[in-house]
This record gives sequence, structure tokens and C-alpha cells, in this order.
Amino acid sequence: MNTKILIIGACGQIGTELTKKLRSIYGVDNVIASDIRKLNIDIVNEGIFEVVNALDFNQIEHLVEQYQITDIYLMAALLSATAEKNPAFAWDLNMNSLFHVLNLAKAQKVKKVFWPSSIAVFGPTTPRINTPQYTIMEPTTVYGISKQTGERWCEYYHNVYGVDVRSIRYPGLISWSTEPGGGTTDYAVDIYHKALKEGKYECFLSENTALPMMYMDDAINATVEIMQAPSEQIKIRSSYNLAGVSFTPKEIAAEIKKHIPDFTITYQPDFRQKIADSWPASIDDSAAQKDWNWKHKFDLASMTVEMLENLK
Ligand code: AKB
Repeated sequence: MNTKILIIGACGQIGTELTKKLRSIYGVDNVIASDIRKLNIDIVNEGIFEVVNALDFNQIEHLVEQYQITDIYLMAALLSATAEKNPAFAWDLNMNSLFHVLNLAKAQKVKKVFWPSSIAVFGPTTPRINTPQYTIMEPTTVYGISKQTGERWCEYYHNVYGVDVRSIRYPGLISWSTEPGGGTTDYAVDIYHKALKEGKYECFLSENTALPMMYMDDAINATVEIMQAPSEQIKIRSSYNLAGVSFTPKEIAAEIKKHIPDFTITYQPDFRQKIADSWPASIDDSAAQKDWNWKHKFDLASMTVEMLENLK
């Protein structure tokens, strides 16, 4: 049976890039993009696009049947900063969309599910440096609580119902072609835009706040690789730690200054500082390396070159 993919939340930061990549691999007609709203962007205009509410089980089921979907990528979610402003809706969206998709897989209407988790599953009591795969997890944000709970359900659906669900704990993601949507790590994208446009940036995190980050190309490759790996290689059915680069606002600013010598940065920490302080500074992803041969390519220097070149 051919792979037929449904991406829910295809117009978001990861969804847009993922849709392009999956269409290049599986063919435009085999990747159905969907989102709550129809934006005038490439992925909407270049292939099949459907408006779908991730909270509406019947709508998703209908699309699965209509297009004979085999794999679902559920990318719709409220991220950390936005979720803190609307906790009830964040919980509803982040949890119930996952249940809908897991239940479709349990009913054997689809074969495989990808669901993104996040470094937000960790909390202030987690070891911050080189955070292990298995460790203390006491998240303090609504987003983190929803992702940690989601991980438990993914593992449960795999163990009890045999659902083939695969997941990655994404760090902060950095891309030039898509804007982030309401996360704590968003500054690391904004800073490049403002450096080019205004030559200065006011950062909402303090200068020495180290966070795990990753260039979007690496994140997309990881997503494709974990989904293409033979099922028996996927030993962790909650979610895999994934590491790229770790840096502070001060370090990324210094890297940008190598290309834009007049660039200046100031710091005005807001409510997102507390969220960042509760997250790891760096991640140990040796389980992903061992189980499905994961390896990132981009470091801070090469990512900065790509970002500035493409945003110009
Ligand atoms: C956020 O900042 O909320 C996200 C994430 C780390 O999951 N980018």
C-alpha cells in the first residue's frame, strides 16, 4: 500500500517545511496538507489542502477515509508562551487532537502517527546540562504538562493497542522561511530578522540563558528519519531526546556580529524568562543516535550563515 500522508497543522512553523519535504519524497498528490485556516502560502497552493479543525474527530476521520491516509503527522499545538495565556484551550487542543489521532490508529484506520513533543517536558528539577533521556520530569508550564502527558499516552497506546506512534522532543527550532508561533525560543529567529532590518535587537531573555536549539533542516530530517526507520528500531514510544546546538542570546549575538559588525543587542526579560529557566540548557540524544542513527549537521556558525544569506 502506498504511503498517503495527512499533515494536521501544515501552515505552522514546522508543518510548512515538513509538507514541502514530504511532498518531495512521496509526491505532491500523496501528501495532504491541512490546517484550521487557509493561508495564501506555497504549500496551500501547490498541492491538496483541506481546512480541518484538529479538535473535530469526524472531520479528521472523513479526510482519512477520503484520501486513504496511512500516516498522520499531528503538528497542531499551542506553544509554551501562548499556552500560558490560554491554559484551558491549550490543554484541550494539545491533548484532544492527540487522542483523535491515536484513536484512529487504534481503530487501524491509519498505520503510523508522528506527534511532536518538546524539551518543555522537563522542568526546574531536571538536570539542566546534557539532560538524559530518562530523568526527573516536573514541567511547570501548561505546554510542558500537555506534552509530558501526551508522551505517556503515546507509550500507552503503543504498549496496549499496538499503535505505531513515533515522537521527538524538539528543541527550539530556527528557520528563515517560516515564523515561529508563540514559543519561548522564538527570539532565536526574531534576532536574525531584526539584525538585518534594524541592526539591533531587544531580547526577551537574559544574556546568559542557554537553551537547546536546532536548525529547521536538521529537525525536518530527524522527523523523516524517525518515520522511515523500521518499527523494531524505534525502542522509545514516548518521545526521543533530540539535540542540535545550545547557545545563549549573548552567543548568538556574537555570531551575528561576525557578519553585521554594528549589530547591538539589549536585554529586557519578560514572563518567558521563567519558562526558559525551567528548561534544559543542553540535551543528551544518545538514544536517538543509537536507535535510528540520528546525527545533526548544523552548528551555530553554519546556521547563522544560512539564516543571514537566505533572509537577505
Ligand atoms: C517553545 O518555545 O514553546 C517551543 C518548544 C521548545 O517546544 N519552541
